[in-house]
Amino acid sequence: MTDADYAPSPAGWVRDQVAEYESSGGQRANTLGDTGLPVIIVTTRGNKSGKVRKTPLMRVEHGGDYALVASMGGAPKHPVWYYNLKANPDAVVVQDGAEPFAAEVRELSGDERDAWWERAVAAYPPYAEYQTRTDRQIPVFVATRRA
Ligand code: F42
Repeated sequence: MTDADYAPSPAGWVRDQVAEYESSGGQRANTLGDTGLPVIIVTTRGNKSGKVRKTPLMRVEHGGDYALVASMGGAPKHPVWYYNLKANPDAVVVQDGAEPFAAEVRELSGDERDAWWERAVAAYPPYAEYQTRTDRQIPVFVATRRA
């Protein structure tokens, strides 16, 4: 994916976090606000526009894989990036620190989702409260490094 197609988020704080994280190689803007909890930057391909989209998400890592939790603060609808990942699961880049890497994702269900959900709540406890705010089951993807 080339950055020529990059369309920054319309949300100022999200746009700024991505810009500062990338320009510092993950040294700055690497937590959610003042929580001190780490974030990663996930690049997706727009399912309608085809444009490159960058989204900060909480860092939920296990054995070199990452959970991507489509919580959006417990809002009633999935975030748009959920649909980008469903449409283009191979066109994903994850940045956790200095080096971005190409990844592929799949949405989890059943026991596998349960195990990653537990890890997600351990990494970022508010996810549990977000789930109580919405009737939708919060989707969880796992992102795996591509060979
Ligand atoms: N959100 C989460 O869901 N989970 C997290 O763990 C999380 C952590 C987090 C940490 C730091 C931080 O700064 C933000 C964090 N967020 C987290 C918020 C997250 O970064 C997103 O802002 C949020 O999930 C909303 O995602 P969204 O994809 O719905 O973003 C909207 C605001 C957006 O960017 N919309 C674009 C726009 O121009 O309106 C469209 C983006 C897009 O992909 N468009 C598609 C396309 O084809 O280009 C299709 C558009 C369509 O109509 O379908």
